[in-house]
Amino acid sequence: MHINPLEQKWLYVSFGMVAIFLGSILLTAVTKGVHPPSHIETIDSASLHLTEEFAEDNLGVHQLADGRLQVTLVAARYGFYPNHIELPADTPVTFRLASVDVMHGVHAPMTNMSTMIVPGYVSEITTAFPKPGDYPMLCNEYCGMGHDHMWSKMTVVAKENWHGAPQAKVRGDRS
Ligand SMILES: [Cu+2]
Repeated sequence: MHINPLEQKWLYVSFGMVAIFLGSILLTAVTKGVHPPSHIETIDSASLHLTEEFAEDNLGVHQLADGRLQVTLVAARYGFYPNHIELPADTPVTFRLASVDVMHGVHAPMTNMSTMIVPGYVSEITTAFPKPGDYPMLCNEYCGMGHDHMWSKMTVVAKENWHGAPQAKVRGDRS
């Protein structure tokens, strides 16, 4: 079979690219712990308000016994509850989110805080915000007519101005 030399060159290039992509996935998976989300924790969306963790009076920012911060948020058409949270800069924060209705997403621009919120599952992200300021938390999965207005505010304050958070009554399941 004859292959045009130019075509052959590009075949090598494309196979080379595939090898580089697969290699980098493998390399980062082994050396940097980059894995697809695997935190599978289910929850009944219809009775979120009856769970201890996602009950209305337990939402928001809490401090766990070991000092870490946990934010419990509920996504519902069309907002995140509570709709304003305050966090200290440069501090690891674990977000735990659940949807009461349809699929939502949450994304804070200019940060790496972004995840889908699939009904029936708890989404969990741990991150830290180096820069103080106001950040919107936007829904980035189309969820209906009011999707454009679905956002809430996150204020990141300098560590020394942080007023603290109440102790968590419920510690999220961290398997
Ligand atoms: Cu939405």
